[in-house]
Amino acid sequence: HAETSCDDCYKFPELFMLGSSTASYQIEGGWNEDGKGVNIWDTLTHDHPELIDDKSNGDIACDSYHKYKEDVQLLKDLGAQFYRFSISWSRILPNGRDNKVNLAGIDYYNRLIDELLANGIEPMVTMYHWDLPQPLQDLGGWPNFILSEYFEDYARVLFTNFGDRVKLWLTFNEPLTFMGGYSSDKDFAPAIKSPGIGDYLAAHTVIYAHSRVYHLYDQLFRTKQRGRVGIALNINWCEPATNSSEDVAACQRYHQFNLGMYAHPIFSTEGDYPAVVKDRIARNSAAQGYTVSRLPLFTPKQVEYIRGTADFLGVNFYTAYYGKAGEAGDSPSMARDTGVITIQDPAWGLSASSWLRVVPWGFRKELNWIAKEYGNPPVFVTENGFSDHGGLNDTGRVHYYTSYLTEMLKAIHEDGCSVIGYAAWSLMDNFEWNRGYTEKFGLYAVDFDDPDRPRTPKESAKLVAEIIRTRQIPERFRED
Ligand code: PNW
Repeated sequence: HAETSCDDCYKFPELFMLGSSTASYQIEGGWNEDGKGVNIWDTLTHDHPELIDDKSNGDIACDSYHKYKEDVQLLKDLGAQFYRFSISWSRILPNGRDNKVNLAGIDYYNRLIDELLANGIEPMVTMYHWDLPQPLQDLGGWPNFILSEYFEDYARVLFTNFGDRVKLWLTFNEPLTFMGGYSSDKDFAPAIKSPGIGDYLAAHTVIYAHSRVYHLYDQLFRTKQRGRVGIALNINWCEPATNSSEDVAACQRYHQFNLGMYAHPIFSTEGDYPAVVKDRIARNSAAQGYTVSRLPLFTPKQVEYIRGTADFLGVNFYTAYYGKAGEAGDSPSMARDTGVITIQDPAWGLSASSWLRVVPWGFRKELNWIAKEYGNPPVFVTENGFSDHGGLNDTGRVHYYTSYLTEMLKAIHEDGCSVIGYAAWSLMDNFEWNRGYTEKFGLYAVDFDDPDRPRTPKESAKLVAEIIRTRQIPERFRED
């Protein structure tokens, strides 16, 4: 493409969907209003404020429980074609089980969905963005396989109540991240320390739960509702630190442990966990004296049941690492089983988050890796974004979006990757989990000192609005 000035390379395909995303616990507030039950993030932030950098919580957050109409207006101002938000399980089912449905919760999401549709914005719903009802954690949480059944019951309530209007569904957001809630007592809810054991049990339940919901949709809802069901998985690009075969293999392992753990059972032709994941965990488990692998196995029947249970793959992509072969993490742990040492290049641009460096070319490589590994499935970028410490003149975020979107468009136009949509994380500044309100990801600023939680567009909001309106990267940000 060196000679041809490629104007189309900077344009979004006609059917490509552009929008933005949020999550219930991060924005809603109303933590105990109108019959909502307690979830594991309520518990963690209330009982262990020391685990949150600014000792804050999501009790009020952006107050979207009351300000959803304003949120829809922000989306409208952006020109967003869709809005990805999540539903709070304990707002719908206060105890986590379907014997008691909280009608005020159903009503809230009905009003949000109707407001979106009245403004020409398509709802995209994440069923689970980390806020597990506390009563289900009291039963052990995701490591308890029975939760795959309870999750299906919850999903049935959602399809029944919202499926007439919601056509884009994601079962889970980033199981890779929330399985970490069972491997460390330091951060993610429920902060249970069972590395290399509880986290794998959680993963196992979540994969099966996802497939149950997909089959449920097929059996009871698909013919009538005609929507699509996917899952949102996060992955960092891993660039081999050297071209040695060890480092190349290390980055393949990184991908198989972090993405393949979830994507391979669902999106590969063979199904099941990746062979390298099963082999290494089994080998390490044996060496540690376990009779059986710390990673539970799916039966051949379950492998078949799970295989092919997604209409599209949601991808959350933020950053990249250099990877080389080597021992990392405690024994046992997923890091130890993976056997990769990751480092970031000090030359890569910084954000406010320690893990997030600006590596736009990693995005294109990642989309290509996924296309090659899983036979080019439809990929929906469900999150991509940049953190800073606040301010309306957010040039770092403007640079991040233009450079990452340019690389994504190369993956589409030059490499043939079937990417069908993109959601900017996030619509507005919000509760950034253990970082509290110290790291800002929003296109809109939120004043958390003001009880009204006013929202103000940043420069990046104006940029994204221009991109959506013109459906291209503005000329002033192009490389040639
Ligand atoms: C995602 N990493 O989390 C979540 O889905 C959002 O809720 C969150 O606010 C956003 O990204 C920003 O953090 C991630 O270490 C957490 O690569 C960690 C990583 C990536 C995404």
